[in-house]
Amino acid sequence: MHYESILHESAAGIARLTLNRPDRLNSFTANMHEELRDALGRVRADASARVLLLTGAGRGFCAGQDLSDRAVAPGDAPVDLGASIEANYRPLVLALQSFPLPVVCAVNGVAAGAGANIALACDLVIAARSATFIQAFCKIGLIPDSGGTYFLPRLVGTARAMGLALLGDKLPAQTAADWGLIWKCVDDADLTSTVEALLAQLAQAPTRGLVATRRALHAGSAATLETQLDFERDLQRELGYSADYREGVAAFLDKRPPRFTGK
Ligand code: T3D
Repeated sequence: MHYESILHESAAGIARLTLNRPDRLNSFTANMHEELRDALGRVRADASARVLLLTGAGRGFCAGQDLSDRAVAPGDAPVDLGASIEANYRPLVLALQSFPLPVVCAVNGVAAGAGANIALACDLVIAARSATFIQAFCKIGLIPDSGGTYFLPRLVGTARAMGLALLGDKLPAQTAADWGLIWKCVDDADLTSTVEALLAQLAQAPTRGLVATRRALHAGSAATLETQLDFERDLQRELGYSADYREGVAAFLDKRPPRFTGK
């Protein structure tokens, strides 16, 4: 498939997807969603991929839905937003949250509307200091979608979630990091080197263990302690049979760096 709205590169165990409509701040169109679905499927099927990066081209990360696709001419029927969410945004959030590789999001600039919440669906979010997060939905009469009403209160608490969602103010990346909305904020000049170092680390990591860790952390937010302890036991049992666990223990005992294969 030839991509018009995204870029897909893969090398050295690192798969990179770049939202690539910079003149529209990489806002989502149906075509971009289709291309993302295709590319995520390719990364999933690529046995050499060990980590996924999602980022944006140009000065923005993503400004959410392309609103020029939402203008309604007098007399025309409005777009069914529920159908759009069902077909595009819901599957994208679920795909990222259950992706078989760790997912890093490099927020290179403004992340607004669904663009902000798609970033929050990734495992590790690193933002440039000049980036902002905007729950822009309230400015156009919508609710935070793409998991916004799920992620926000869990990450920053109800009071801050409410303020962000009802006011739609620009949240600077540093405050997002201070509040625990994202993993890290770095100077703009350091974004690339910080993200590259992280990707290199994750591309050598025990992939199955990391993905199971994400599953356990997500499950924990809705579980009782007993259920969670059971889940941890089951995941640990599975991982205890993995090649990477065997290698990790052997490397520790041999006093050498491990050579993980992601298996
Ligand atoms: O519809 C469904 O399927 C349901 C799902 C909805 C999910 C959603 O995401 S709804 C929320 C949609 N997004 C927004 O409401 C954000 C709209 N954008 C903005 O508020 C601002 O652009 C930003 C705060 C993000 C950035 O502001 P600024 O001043 O840095 O840039 P700008 O000048 O506004 O934007 C630059 C260009 O990108 C500009 O085009 P121009 O004037 O140079 O030709 C602007 O129109 C365009 N642009 C930015 N965001 C969008 C967009 N064009 C279409 N759709 C956008 N969302």
